Amino acid sequence: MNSSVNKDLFKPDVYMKCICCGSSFSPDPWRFFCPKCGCLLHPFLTATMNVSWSELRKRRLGVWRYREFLPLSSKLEPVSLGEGGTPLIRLRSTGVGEAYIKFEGANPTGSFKDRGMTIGVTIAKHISVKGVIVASTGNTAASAAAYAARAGLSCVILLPKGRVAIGKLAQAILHGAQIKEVEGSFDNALDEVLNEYVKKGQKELYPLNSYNPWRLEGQKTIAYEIVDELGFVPDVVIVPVGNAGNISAIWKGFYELYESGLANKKPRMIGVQAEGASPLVKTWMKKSKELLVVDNPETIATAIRIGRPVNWMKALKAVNESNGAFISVSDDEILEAMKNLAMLEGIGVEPASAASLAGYKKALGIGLVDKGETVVLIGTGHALKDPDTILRIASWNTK
Ligand code: AN7
Repeated sequence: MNSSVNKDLFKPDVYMKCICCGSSFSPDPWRFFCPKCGCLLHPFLTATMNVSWSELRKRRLGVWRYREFLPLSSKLEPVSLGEGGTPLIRLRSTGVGEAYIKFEGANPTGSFKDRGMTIGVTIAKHISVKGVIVASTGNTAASAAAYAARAGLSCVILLPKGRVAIGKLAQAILHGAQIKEVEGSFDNALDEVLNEYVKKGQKELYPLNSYNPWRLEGQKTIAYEIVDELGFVPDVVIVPVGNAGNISAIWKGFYELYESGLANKKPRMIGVQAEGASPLVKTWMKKSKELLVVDNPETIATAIRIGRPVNWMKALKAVNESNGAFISVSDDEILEAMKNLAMLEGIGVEPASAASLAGYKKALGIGLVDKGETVVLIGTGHALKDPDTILRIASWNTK
């Protein structure tokens, strides 16, 4: 990559830092792993943020309100669909304490992935690629397909065969993505993207899975919006975890607010996985230095049916540094939470998202969270993503 292109793409003071060995590098859209030790990287800005909440609040709520915190040059025109600015809804009936849900289903394609894609696809548009490529359990695919269409780029998607919720598949088709089905789980699809495209050094399709740290920079705005809207930092944030990019990004957001003086504390981060796909829960409980992988992940929450989360190290850091936890919930608990949110609160989320409420209930039960604490649950995706599961709950109601 030509360094003058990178100069136009990123702010002058952006650098990338390895999460393991701490080595620093100049920003490069194609650098995903540390050239010294192979770990993942975080982008950082050296400048101290000189912006106040009142200044920020003059702008439209959404990802680009926080432009000072984003690594892209302020001269770049973003590829945007108005992502972010999602409702923060106070729970009335299902929240045992003071709980809110950040309803990410209200994003343009119905999930939080849009916050990252606006950054990732903006980069792709400015580096002369033909298109973008992702492996996906469904939402990343739907989002990448829409943003690629918006940018006039092609989109190649690798999906676990037969295991993607129909709404997400339909979106990918609608936006004209080229779809390839892979045997096995998401992990096999991601291996194929890494081995057949990324590691071969091809530069035609820009990869936008969450080892791409630029994409995660968009997702960190979930943290900014929560503090922006509440006016304070919640005690606990509960996030459904699959490939573990989102919990890492949200933690980075809170960390940056604290460092810049825009927040006076940081929340505890609780990651929730489905019992049949809980590699991070196992790894964290055993304090293992290696990821304890799950070979055949299984759960009704297909969005988080992932056995080898690529961001596992970043997510462990988020949970450990924040004094948080990883917990698992059963498929029945997930469905119960989904039904409760829908029927008692009027909030329709997909199963993976309901894992956050199921996890909150469990956390209260085991004393991990106190009733008096303010909690924000991340409602990652819209109920319409997975109509088959809705119909299953409907038949359950009539029993
Ligand atoms: C609704 O779309 O991995 O822990 O390929 O769709 O950042 O992976 C989706 C993940 C939670 C987990 N909730 O986020 C994909 C994909 C919903 C999701 C997650 C996903 P990460």
